[in-house]
Amino acid sequence: MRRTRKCEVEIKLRQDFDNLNKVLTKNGVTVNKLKSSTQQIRKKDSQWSFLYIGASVILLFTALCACNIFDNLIISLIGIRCLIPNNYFVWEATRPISDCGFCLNVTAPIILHNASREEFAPYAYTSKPIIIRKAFLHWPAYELFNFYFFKELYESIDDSIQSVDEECQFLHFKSNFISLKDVFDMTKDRINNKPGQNSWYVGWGNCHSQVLKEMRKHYPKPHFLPDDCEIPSKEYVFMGYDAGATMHLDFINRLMWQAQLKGSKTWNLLPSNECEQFCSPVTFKVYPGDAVLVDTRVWYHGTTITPGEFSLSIQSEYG
Ligand SMILES: O=C(O)CCC(=O)C(=O)O
Ligand SMILES: [Fe+2]
Repeated sequence: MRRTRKCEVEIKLRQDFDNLNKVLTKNGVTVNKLKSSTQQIRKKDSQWSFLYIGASVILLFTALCACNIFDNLIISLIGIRCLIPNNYFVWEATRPISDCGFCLNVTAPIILHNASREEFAPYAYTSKPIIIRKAFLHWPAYELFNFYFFKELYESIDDSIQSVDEECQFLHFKSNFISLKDVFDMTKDRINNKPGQNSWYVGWGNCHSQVLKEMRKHYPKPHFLPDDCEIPSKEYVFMGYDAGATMHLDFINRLMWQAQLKGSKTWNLLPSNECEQFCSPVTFKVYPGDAVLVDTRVWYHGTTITPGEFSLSIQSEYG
């Protein structure tokens, strides 16, 4: 009986690995190491095969978790959530090598001033960083959005905080939070970054339809984006103080736009290693009301918030 159960588990595990490998190959992720590790699973019972299985599960799981698009797949195949949704190490190991065209001769962002759709059109699909100054001053969200807007919104909609953890993404960067709930449960002094408090900076994706609907009541699709561009039904919020976002690449499908609504923030962009000898780092500062457009799939990016200021921004994709 025990033997039969063991065989069933083995068969199930092999099927899961086959499925996972198919998905990896289909999505162009070449992970030769994972492949050779996976082959080891097919070896007969031995202490080593358990080690290989363990290592492979961790590697595969980590690699798949690294891409948000696999989050739901992991849940449906293995029945558990990604513990490490943002494993930048694996992202780095599996990213395609760049031809450096995106950063050649770029030393500063292109700066536009509250550009119209027509003025923005020539730049709409470039990988060069762009700032559109004062693009969002007219948004009601510019006045309305703050820490308490989001706390009250999430606390008033059942399961919405949980949905960030389960279906979307929570980025704690250097802060000691595990979930968005920890952010909304902070003391008033910490929310306000009072002296002596641990400063914090977080970002999270909203995939909860009701939350998104409420948020979107306060801002339209950015007016400068091409009329026919696709927008996902997901928006990110980044907020907090001081350290900002740690340097990373995004594994997203499209270009991104960001609305800087509160505080000022410095963006630090770095070309990937293979482009270091041809391209330069780029640094720029954005202010409340500015739009930022960076191809965060090819530019490593990190942010720093101006000391003493609270930063809040909304970010999404277009393509
Ligand atoms: O706004 C930030 O601090 C980071 C934003 C970011 O990582 C992004 O837009 O991809
Ligand atoms: Fe990013």
